[in-house]
Amino acid sequence: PHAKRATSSATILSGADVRTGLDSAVLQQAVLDHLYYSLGRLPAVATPANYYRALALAIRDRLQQRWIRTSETYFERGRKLACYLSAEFLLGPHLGNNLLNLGLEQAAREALTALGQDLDAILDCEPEPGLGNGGLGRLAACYLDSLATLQYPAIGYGIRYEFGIFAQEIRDGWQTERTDKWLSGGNPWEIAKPDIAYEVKWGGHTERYIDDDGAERRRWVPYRVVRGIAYDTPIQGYGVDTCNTLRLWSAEAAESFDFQAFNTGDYFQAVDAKLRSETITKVLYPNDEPAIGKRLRLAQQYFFVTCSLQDMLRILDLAGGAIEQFAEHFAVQLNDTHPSIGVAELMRLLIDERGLDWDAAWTITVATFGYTNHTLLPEALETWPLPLFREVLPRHLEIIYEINRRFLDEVRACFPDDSARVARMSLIGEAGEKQVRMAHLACVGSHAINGVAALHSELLKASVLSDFHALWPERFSNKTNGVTPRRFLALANPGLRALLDETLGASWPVDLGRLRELESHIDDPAFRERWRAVKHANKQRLADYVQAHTGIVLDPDWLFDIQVKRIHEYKRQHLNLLHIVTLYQRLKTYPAFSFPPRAFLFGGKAAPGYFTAKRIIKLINAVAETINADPEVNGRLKVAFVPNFSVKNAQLIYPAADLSEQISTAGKEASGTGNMKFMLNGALTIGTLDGANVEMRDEVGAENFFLFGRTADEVARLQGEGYRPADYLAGDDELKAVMELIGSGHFSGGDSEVFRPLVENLTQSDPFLVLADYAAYVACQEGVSAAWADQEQWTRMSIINCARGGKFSSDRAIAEYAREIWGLQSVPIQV
Ligand code: GL2
Repeated sequence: PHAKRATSSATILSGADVRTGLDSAVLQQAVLDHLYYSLGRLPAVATPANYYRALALAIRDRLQQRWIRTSETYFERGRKLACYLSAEFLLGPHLGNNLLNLGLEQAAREALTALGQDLDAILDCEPEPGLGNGGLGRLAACYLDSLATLQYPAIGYGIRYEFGIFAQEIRDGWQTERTDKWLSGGNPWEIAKPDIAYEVKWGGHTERYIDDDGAERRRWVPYRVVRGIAYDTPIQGYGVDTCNTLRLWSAEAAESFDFQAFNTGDYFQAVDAKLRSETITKVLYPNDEPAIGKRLRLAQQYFFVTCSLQDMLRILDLAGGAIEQFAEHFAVQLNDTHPSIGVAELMRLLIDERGLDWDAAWTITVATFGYTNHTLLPEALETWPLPLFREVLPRHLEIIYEINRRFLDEVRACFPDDSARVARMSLIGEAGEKQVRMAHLACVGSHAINGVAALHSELLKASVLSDFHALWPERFSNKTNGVTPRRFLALANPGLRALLDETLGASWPVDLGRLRELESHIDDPAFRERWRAVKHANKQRLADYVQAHTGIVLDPDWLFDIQVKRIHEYKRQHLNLLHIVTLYQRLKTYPAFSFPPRAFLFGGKAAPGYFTAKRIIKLINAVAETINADPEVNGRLKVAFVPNFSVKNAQLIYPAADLSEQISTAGKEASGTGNMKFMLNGALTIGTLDGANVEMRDEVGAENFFLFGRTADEVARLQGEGYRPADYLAGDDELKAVMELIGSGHFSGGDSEVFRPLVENLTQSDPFLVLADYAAYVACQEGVSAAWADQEQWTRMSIINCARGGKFSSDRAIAEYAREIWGLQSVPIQV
């Protein structure tokens, strides 16, 4: 490398330039230095993965000054810090995003080209940190991006899972899961801070004691203690010097050996205790919505929450702040109920460890926390069996009982003689086995409670949290979700980005309302032509990817109709399938039946234990195989399942869509965020009045949105009356034939067993009203085909969808949280 340096640049680099310089010659040298010093490789033997790591390290060096300056400034200024507590952060690859946010893409490309490497191939080497399941985890990542970009003092706290969301492979049409060893090649972005570590207690019992002042107190005598170690990842804002921190906790044994066991000669048991401690942060639970009451999951939640709260106390102490001022220093947001044990834990820390009295501690706790609810599905509301909870967190159970005692007194005072209400609202559920209700704990312990889309927030107030709304209406608000336009527009769609830069100037990524100005160009045929060319190139890019990963060949001239998201009955991928089989059947029956050719793409993971979701994947692949192989239909219909949907391939998928499928049963999808990513990339939506679809349609206008299906009210009414799917089957011959075809084994090589459970589910119970919405959906899809036939008009609608998507920037959402919940001020950073 040193010989190269002499020949590569006439510039003599100072020591500082090597680590901070931003031009391509300096970057090139920095990559060579890291290859040599950090990886021990010469360019002649370096693989693309080696180059990835060297470039990542060079870029992290360039973040370092901003990162340290940011922490230092927050510390000096002593302003309020937003702490986003989330069990999931679905980050996606860092390198491309950091290059974008630092404005270094061009320089990096040139540096690598000079080294004989291709930046895109290098970017592709990054394994993605899949530390989340889906929308909830990705939302947390988008919010970190916006917090940094808007220069808000903020920190994300979560769990450093050794294995993230499993990698999905499709074998014989079935999903199989492979562990995600994202750390196996090392993680160049994180910095371990072993000196930032906290004790996490576990199990045991509590006891009464008399403190030095003669007061009676309680303390926790744990059975076990583990340690949580901080791993920090930089979160660089776009176009600013702010570089915030994501702090993820990793579990370690408190002592590397159980010395007693060791001394008695039981070496195995001694090491085993260490292994057991470390399992806490081994793996992400791969369940999206339904909560699963597993001990290890409670362990994970408590583990990261106590480390985070102890970290805040340490920061407060370092800054010399008074404990009474805790809530002025920290606004803590609970991303769903997963971190809601924090309410009891902060009480414990304040009372047991800092000596505050109950009332002072409670005032601080409620002023500190805000709670975001992300789902209405009853099975997803977390509860813990009381015996399990007591065994793991005995002191917290005592605290929760006391919170509950005082809380229920307040309920009785407001609603005298209403014991049913008291039972409904209690933190302890008494039906069947006793349960600790985490959503109730979150509501009682937070000054602000919000849903994630207007409809969802209203339904929360009317249904699952109606009693809390009756008691504390002032605590409730809506914060409609948003997505970062940096990753999901600028980075994912370079073609559109170039067109937007040229048309609007460069500020749109931080001022997304400016997309509106696109509307003044919709009547310009040349502009529309360029718009279509961008979409076409994106479709070709996706077609190449699909072919490489599935062998299926797609034509970018066809309509790309895409549904990517977790596989779940309420999201109704099977409704989409029924439409596809309907088209197939029409083509087979009437060969002259004509419609514009369509490629249907699906992607998404099913929870490994979710029987019906896994069978839906199998059915998608079975239908795809039959259709794609049949020359009578495959000139107008193709179906592909893109394996292993992830942030990485999502960035190829959203920009290539013509039509976005957002077809959940109304009232079930809290918000959705994929819907927004498609919209910003110029896809039209076919959707129900669910989640944020409602607000998207308000923005684009009814004429630019394909609406179908029952409303949330109608769904509730139909289910209340006793919904009978058989009625819909009996009244619709085409639907009946479709169901029979699937049940007959036509798509499964004559095997009439494999899809029987799906067919029976739909025809006998149909919990998500697939059959009830089928006819409206098929009719609406006919409207889509008709609209597609007029390409000029379609392009206008596509432009309008992008132009009116500005509301769905996560910058707007974060500004609302900062102002209305956190009381947060931005702090500009100067390096
Ligand atoms: C979810 C909701 O299902 C989804 O509609 C919402 O957009 C996201 C983010 O608010 O949260 N809730 C949930 O538990 N998961 C989600 O994706 N997993």
